[in-house]
Amino acid sequence: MLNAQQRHITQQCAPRGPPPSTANFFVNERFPAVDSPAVRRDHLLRNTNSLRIEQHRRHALANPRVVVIGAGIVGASLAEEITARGWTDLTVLDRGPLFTTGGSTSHAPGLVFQTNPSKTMTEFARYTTEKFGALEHPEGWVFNRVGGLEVATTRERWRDLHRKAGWARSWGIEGRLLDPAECAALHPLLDPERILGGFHTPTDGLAKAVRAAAAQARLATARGAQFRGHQHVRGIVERGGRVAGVETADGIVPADIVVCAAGFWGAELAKKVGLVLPLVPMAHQYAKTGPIAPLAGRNTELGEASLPILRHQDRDLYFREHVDRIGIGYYGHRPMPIDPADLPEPSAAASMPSMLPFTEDDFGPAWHESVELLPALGDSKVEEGFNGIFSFTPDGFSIMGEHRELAGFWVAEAVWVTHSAGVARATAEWIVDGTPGTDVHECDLYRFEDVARSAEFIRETSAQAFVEVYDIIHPHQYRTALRGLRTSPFHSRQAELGAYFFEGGGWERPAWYEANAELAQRLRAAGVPFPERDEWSGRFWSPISIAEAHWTRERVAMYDMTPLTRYELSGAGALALLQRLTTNNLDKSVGSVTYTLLLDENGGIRSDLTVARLGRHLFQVGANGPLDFDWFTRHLPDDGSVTLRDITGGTCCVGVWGPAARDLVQPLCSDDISHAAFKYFRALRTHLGAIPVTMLRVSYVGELGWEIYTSAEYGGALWDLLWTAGRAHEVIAAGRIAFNSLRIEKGYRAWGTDMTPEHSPAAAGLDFAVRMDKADFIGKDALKHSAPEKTLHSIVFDDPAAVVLGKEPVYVGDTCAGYVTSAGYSATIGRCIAYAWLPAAVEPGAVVEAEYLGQRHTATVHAEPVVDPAMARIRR
Ligand code: FAD
Ligand code: THG
Repeated sequence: MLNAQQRHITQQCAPRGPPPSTANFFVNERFPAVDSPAVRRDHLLRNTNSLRIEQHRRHALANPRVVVIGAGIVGASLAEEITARGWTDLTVLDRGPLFTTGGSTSHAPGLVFQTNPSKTMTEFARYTTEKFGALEHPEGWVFNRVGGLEVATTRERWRDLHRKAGWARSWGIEGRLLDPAECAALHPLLDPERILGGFHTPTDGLAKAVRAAAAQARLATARGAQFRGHQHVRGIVERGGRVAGVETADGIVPADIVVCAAGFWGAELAKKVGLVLPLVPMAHQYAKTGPIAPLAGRNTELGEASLPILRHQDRDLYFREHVDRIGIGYYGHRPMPIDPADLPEPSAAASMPSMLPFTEDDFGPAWHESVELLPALGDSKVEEGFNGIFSFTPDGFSIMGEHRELAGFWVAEAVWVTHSAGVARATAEWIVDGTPGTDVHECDLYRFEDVARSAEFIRETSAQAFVEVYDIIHPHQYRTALRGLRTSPFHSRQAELGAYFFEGGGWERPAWYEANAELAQRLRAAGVPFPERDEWSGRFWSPISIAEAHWTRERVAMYDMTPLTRYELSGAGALALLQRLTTNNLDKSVGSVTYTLLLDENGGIRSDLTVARLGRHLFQVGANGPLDFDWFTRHLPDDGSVTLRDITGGTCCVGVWGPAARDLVQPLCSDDISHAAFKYFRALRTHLGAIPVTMLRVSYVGELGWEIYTSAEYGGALWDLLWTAGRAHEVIAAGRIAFNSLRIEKGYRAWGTDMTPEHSPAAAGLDFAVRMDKADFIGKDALKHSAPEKTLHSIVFDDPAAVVLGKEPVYVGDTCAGYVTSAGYSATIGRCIAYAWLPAAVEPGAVVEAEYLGQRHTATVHAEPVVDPAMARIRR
């Protein structure tokens, strides 16, 4: 029974007569259809009935009550997207007045640069431009497609703009590199003498963020949604592990679904329900000049701007017009983290809670540099400015997803205006349909390792993200702060061998070992080629890695596999769970190892795993990271019949691989490990010397050998045992770069890079791991519909010196037909090999071109795998 207070609120929020008719100033219900894979997937999804049924089972509700916290650009977009999918009982609450609420959206200058190293973020941005472009508002434009221009004043930036032009090509954003004169023709305030060139993207532009929020709110309201200002949500109401509503000063607003879109205040709200949102509110300076003479009469008050939005990233600056003035944004100042608790309530704030007074001293260099680039500013000065607050995250990505321990509590946080519509669409799909139609793994709430959810880590890395926001970031660049947090038991041995350590998932990982420099010299003298690299591709790289890869194929090497995420699944229900979650058949004998996939409900690849059956009810799963743990946890049966444990940290693993691997290991083991006795893709629990180990005959590098696991306390002894025994076989320790190049030669995909939830098994060439004759597994139904247009191919470069690093566009003839995912120099064939998504019809033998920093390199599509298709190296 509801109490009086609740009844009152329920009535307030209850469906409220016929929805108001659509006012005529906003456009048709849905803006023009977009022909993107995500949209097609969406269409597919809607036709898949079983998914709907699953969804309804999830919520046991047809039209649940949704409360969105926050009426900024994200909350308003969410309301539009969710109501468009038929969930119309939706209330948006904001603590401030509508729609200039006092949040970040209220004063965002609204520059939308779409091109991003992330394909997903680029797609989010593209959708925002398309959606906003079709919105209307009585006061004027919502999106002004003035185009975007980024200029280079250093050689390094000019090279980087070539790389950026590559991403734009790869992700389908129109763009062109221009010489200084062309830049100045587009943006006459620019001093062409100051720049080396620019990158122009005509579909970028300015978003009027508050109007965009209001226009989307009106669309949502027309379908039945309610927007209520001056409603400060102070608590989240839970009942039986589900969200039940939110609490405001007026009482409780009941809800089945609550979406936290509270901008930089979101972390505080999430904390109330035990959720860490790794975001830090930071101040960022924005200023406006007085009138600029050359702009006089150029723009109408209504139009505001006609020059492209401009970025000068070498000096952490961006610019836009405000009629006859210039707005300047600056990221060059010290990081200024803010504690939201120190900010006033909207009603008490003189201006807005997310606007702090301008700190002029911090802006000093910005003004000087702005005048250098745009000399016409010199006759004017900064007339107003503020320090505006918005969210930064450790990796620069947004945070999306549902609370694992509180069903129905969702977040859509740390979102720029630029990505807002895309994030809102994916979140709405996720909430209503059960699965987002875009690959959101980079933004997933559960992508963070435990260590990355500490306050210290969040603070340090988010500050770093602020400092680096306009920096040129090398794809292999690694974090320098907070190092040494996770080390394998082999770490001191590796350091002695001169390991050059990268960081990944908090782990210290050897990239190569200086101890192998001598081997490299020896091989070079013997005629093994070591092609030179250009400065860019030579960073975070060493020719020693070529020697390490070569030696793995020639002799034997030890690889530290400790950071490979692994779980133990045990209990009477473990097999059934694995059968339900993965594509391959796992009901095999004890001692079997199986390569298998996790799919989402759309049939997209969520992960690829190896599953070793170590007992009737005991499985060891080799996985890809925290998202797998999240997926397993969400699907654990309620009856306690399955126990899931992350055993990564308590165990360690050495991969011993190469033709001499058996000669090295057999003498240490009293069990027979011959090919006949210990077959490929089998597991054995035994001892090496006195050390208890689990050996899996699996090799991601495609060689004879084993992954050898033991618990952490034996790690040092295991390494020493293998190392000492290996002397006679000239064993080396080898690093991640060699490892990566070998797995690419062998045709093995890396999840998250080569394939993501965007891709079906057939598209990724992994149909062999899918058993359609098996009983139901998640994603199976969707596979029946899939006929991929693009498939993953191996391409081999013709020039031995040609390299790519990832994300470069690939051309078939003059048409950009796809893009590179990952690449490595193959010591075995003496060429760089890359994976690329290309039209399915492209056949082995076809010649393509990949564009690296503006230069095209020819490559030939190769049958897979490039090295050892007959498996002769492994099965012996
Ligand atoms: P907000 O707009 O902050 O909305 C969150 C809402 O939640 C607020 O209205 C708040 O009142 C409400 N709220 C919070 N807590 C509660 C509660 N407990 N109860 C009820 N309501 C609550 N992005 C770009 O893409 N391009 C740019 O050029 C750009 N420039 C920027 C310049 C500056 C100076 C700043 C500060 C930001 C800029 N951004 C830009 C970033 C962008 O403004 C934000 O990322 C974006 O507006 C965030 O939108 P949001 O809806 O998540 O947050
Ligand atoms: N080792 C273990 N688990 C893992 C990985 C690993 N899990 C995550 C990731 N790496 C999974 N990726 C692969 C990719 C390919 C193979 C193993 C793990 C592999 N494939 C054989 C092939 O395609 O020839 C499979 C053959 C078969 O199915 O019989 O070996 O590195 N433990």
